[in-house]
Parts: sequence; structure tokens; C-alpha cells
Amino acid sequence: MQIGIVCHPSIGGSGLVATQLGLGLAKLGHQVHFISQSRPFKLAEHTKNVHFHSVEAIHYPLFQDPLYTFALTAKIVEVAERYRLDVVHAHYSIPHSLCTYLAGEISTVKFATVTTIHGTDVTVVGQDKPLYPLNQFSINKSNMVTTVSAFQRQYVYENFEVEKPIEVIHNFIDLDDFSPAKAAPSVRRTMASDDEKIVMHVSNFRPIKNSEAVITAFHLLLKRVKARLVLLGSGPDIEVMQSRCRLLGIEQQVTFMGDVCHVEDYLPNADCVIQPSYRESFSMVLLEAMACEVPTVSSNIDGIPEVVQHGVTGFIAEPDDVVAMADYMADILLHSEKQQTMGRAGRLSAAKRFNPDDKVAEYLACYQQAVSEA
Ligand code: GMT
Repeated sequence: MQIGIVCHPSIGGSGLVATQLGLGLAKLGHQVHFISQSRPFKLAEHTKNVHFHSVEAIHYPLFQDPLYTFALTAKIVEVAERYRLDVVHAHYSIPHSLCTYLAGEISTVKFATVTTIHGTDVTVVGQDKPLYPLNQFSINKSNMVTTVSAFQRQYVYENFEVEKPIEVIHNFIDLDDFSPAKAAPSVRRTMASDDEKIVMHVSNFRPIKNSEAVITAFHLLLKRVKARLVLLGSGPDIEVMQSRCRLLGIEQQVTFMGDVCHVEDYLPNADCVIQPSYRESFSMVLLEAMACEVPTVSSNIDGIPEVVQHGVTGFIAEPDDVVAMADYMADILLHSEKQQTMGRAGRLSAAKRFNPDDKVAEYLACYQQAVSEA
């Protein structure tokens, strides 16, 4: 098939899933065309069967903004006509789903459309009043709609008037990429001293990630375990977190790493991952930790219970129950056998339930159905 994939290129779950999917499809021999503002951060150059089409902003003195949505729509039309695309898959509905629909109306080559809803495109951004009807319209116009958890599907049914069935295809993980075998003492030593346990948190530090609970639970943990909190990523709440660390007098035990392109080099060195988000349609971070044999302590909201098996691969609690989270972390960090058993169970679960081969096959079946319905 000739497949177009429209995604956000920056560091984040939806672009990552789109990239992994495209690479999986290319491995099967399909021609995959990524259409995005810049090269998705995990998309290497010169990959067989993979093409990257950059969306150039439209600059004209009359316009105050670069008309990105028009530029994207025009690029989808151009790629569809030039390569005779069979299907265009929009990851994250805003603005990709509507641009894909418009491109389909304009293009002289007819292609099927698939939209994957990733989370904040319907729970946060998608709830924005002016955007809501556009989002609902484009979701309904897609030939097929998928989302990443059963929770997320139910959310869409309850909050949007959706006329068609939504298929759940869970996210997936490459177990070679995310592996305990990548744990490296040299990397670990850059983050913590030998006698410190490493608690890791990976985030875009937006309010829904509940950064405050990370710091408070870690502060409670420090009363029982010698540990270091390593924070990967950047975002608007970073400064608040830094001042909270200073206020609690724990700044020497917390390392802010900033954005890293290769989370897989850091995660296997962690002893436990904390993720107390208020919203999480799935949480790639938790799945990545599981693949690296790192037990997780997280909130129990949205799609998380579909990923984490409580008491088996990690522990879940109410997002603001910092006492429970500190207790769970202490339980993991003070009992190395438990840490190992849970870690192994996590990787096993990732291999069984979130396997790339199975998920790529599910998306392919979805494309075939979309083509037959277009
Ligand atoms: O978590 C974010 O804020 C980023 C967002 C994204 O679009 O990259 O992540 C969403 O999609 C990921 C991939 O499907 C999911 O693993 C995340 O749980 C989801 N985030 C939310 O629902 C808040």
C-alpha cells in the first residue's frame, strides 16, 4: 500500500506511536509517507520504504500567521496525487483529521482516511468550544476511527456525537529498543551515586501531569529510602517544581535532565517510575518502563488500568494520594526481589499484550476496511 501518516513531530506520545507504526509498516514492504512540520524526532533518515514530506509554512505579508493548516492540507493533496496514496492516517485529531478530510475532498486521487484519537485531542484541546464542532465533524468524516484504549473510546462516545464505531488499538512497544539490557553503569553514574535508588519521571510537565504529586511523594519517600529523583523532559511546570524542591530542601536529591531524544538510554537505569497524571489515555511512559523491567507507581485514571496490572507490574493509586504512592515506591525500593519480580512481569506483559507485530497487523486490517468503505 501507499500510506500517508500525518503526525506531530515533537517529543510526545502520539508522534512516537505514529513513527513506530510507520516503521513497522515499512518493514512489511509498504511505502510510508510521513507528512509533518518537521522530521518526527524518532524517524531516522534513509530508512527503506520511508519518505518524509515536510510541510512548509506559508509566509506572506498579508497574513499574520503561517497558515499551517492550509499548508498541511496542500501537502497532503500534493503527496496523495504524486504517489497515489491509498490511505492517509491522521494521528491526533486536531488539526490533522480535518486537514486530511479537506485534502480528500480536493485531491484528484481518492484515498481512504483513518483518524487515531490519542487523548488530549478530545479530552483537553478538543473540548475547546470553537474547536469542538470541527473535531466532531472530522472524526465522523473519517472512514475509520481508532483510539488507544477502551477508556478513551468510551470517553469519545460520551462526549461527542459519534456516528460510527471506534476501534481500540492499544499502543505498542519495541522490546529491543526499550530493554533492561541497555542499563549502563556509566549512564547511571551520571544521574546518581551508587548508594542512591533512582526514581524516574518522564513528562511534558503540563498541569495534567500532576508534577506537584511527584515532588511531594518523593519527599515522603526520602524519609525512608536514600534516593534520587530524575526528571526527563521539559514544560511549563518545571519552574514551579524547582521552587517546590527548594522549599522542601530536597534540590540536592533531584536532577532535572531536560528533553532527551533517547529515553530508552535512561529508563533501564531507573529502580522505579512515578506517573501521577490526572489524565492519561494510555501512557507510553508506563509501557516503556515495563519493557525496561522497571516497576511503576502511577495514578489509576483513564486508560492506565489497561496498561498496568496493579500489584503485578506496578501499583496504582488516586492521582493525589501521595502517601500511598510513597508507600508503594518504598515497598519496591526496599525489596529488591519484589522490584525484580514486578519488573520481569512488566516486560512479559508488554511482550504479550502490546506487541508491535500484532498492533501493526491490526492497523493494516483497519486500513483495508477503510479502503473498502471509501
Ligand atoms: O501526554 C501528553 O500530554 C502527550 C500526548 C500526545 O499526544 O503525545 O499523549 C497522549 O497520547 C499518547 C500516545 O497515544 C498516550 O500514551 C498518552 O497517554 C496521551 N496523553 C494523555 O491522554 C494526557
